[in-house]
Amino acid sequence: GNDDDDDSSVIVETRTKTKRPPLYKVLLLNDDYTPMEFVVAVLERFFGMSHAQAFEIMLTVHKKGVAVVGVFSHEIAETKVAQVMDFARRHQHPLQCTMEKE
Ligand code: NFA
Repeated sequence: GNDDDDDSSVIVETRTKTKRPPLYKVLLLNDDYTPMEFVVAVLERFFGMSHAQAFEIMLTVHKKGVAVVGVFSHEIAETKVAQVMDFARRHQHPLQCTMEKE
């Protein structure tokens, strides 16, 4: 008889795609006016850094122009950027914070 109607050996799908959501780098940009101690306070307040850590990263931004201050999900990164931008605006400092896909 006809034995070709058995598809039990045909692999239709092998792998379930479990792609991780993309991560985003939060960047802090240097400028000529924002006080160093304000930047240190921002890094302590919004990124949970110790004073020593915060000072180190602040100096990196000051010398190199930009530094990654954290890596987060899209939603958390957006919140961090908004918090920093709002805090800087309220204190009338031109500090800029942005995010980019890793
Ligand atoms: N460049 C600023 C200053 O000399 C300090 C600063 C550091 C600003 C990091 C922004 C980011 N006062």
